[in-house]
Amino acid sequence: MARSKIIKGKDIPGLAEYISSDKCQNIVLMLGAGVSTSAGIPDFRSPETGLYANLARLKLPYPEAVFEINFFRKNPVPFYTLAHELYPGKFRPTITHSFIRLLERHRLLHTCFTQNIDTLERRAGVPDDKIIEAHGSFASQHCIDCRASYDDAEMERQILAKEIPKCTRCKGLVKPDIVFFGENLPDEFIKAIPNVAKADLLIIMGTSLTVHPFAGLAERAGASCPRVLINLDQVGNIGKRPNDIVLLDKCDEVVRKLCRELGWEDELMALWAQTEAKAAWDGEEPEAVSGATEEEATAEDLMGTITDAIGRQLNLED
Ligand code: CNA
Repeated sequence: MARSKIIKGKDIPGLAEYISSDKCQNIVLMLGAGVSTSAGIPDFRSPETGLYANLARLKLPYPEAVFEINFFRKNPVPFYTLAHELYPGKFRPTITHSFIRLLERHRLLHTCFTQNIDTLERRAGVPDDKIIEAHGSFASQHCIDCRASYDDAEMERQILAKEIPKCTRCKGLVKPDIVFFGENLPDEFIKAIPNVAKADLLIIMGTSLTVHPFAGLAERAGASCPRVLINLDQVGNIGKRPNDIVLLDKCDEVVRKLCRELGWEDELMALWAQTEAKAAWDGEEPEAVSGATEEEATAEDLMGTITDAIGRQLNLED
């Protein structure tokens, strides 16, 4: 079946023209860890800076074990060590998170599907009802045995104090409601899957598109719906359809150029300025977010802290 090309140029100006047109009313986003790396949060799979590459040097059975429910039952310490370092509040949203807020202000955002658990979309001011946290978040927590919920403030206090929270009812382990390997995805995600078919534009950013069923959302876009991949590397099968656009660069760079084309750059930067991190973290200043070198250094420092801390806790390093 022949499909019309509704995007004129497969580049940023072509995309800006389409976004400005009447044809584009509903934008659906699919986000991954790459939208938060410039905030200083490591992704999973980047070869040197990613969490897995760094956890590989610890003698965990395999790096993913940190996020596996059966391993967590036996040993919750590696996960809680990581949670202490990555706990929301320390990091400032990125320019890309502010771009999502901007789409919402222009009444273009239909649904923001995210795999991230860092809650930076919310902190950038994107309304809760537009966000689907497909892999859950640190916003709530339950006992893994009796499923009783656990107090938010107490959870935060214990994670920051490097304690392991235990259920007040049955003494079982408490875990934030982030989806581990071996667990079901939240009902909200399942219910929102049909939203992808309503998109006039699907933008996929900062994800390796390797985690299913999330990655499969990209195939649910209508046949003529333009799909845009903004990522450091080519992933999935984006680029195979006539209206696909692939923009291989850092998300923050691409969205800034796109906003310049749209005449939105000042608005974008004003929104981002509002995200200046307020929360203190153990009395430390929030992470710096300017300049690429500084960002990379921050992510590397954090990786060192995480792997050293988990190594010490496990007492397994050489
Ligand atoms: P991933 O598999 O680590 O892939 C990240 C992708 O982003 C890679 O293709 C990178 O090339 C790309 N990337 C990295 N930095 C940038 C950048 N600045 N601009 C553009 N692209 C970039 O991560 P996925 O999200 O695909 O994997 C899904 C996992 C990761 C989910 O279960 C998440 O919960 C989990 N995760 C979340 C966070 C977070 O909440 N910030 C951090 C680390 C992992």
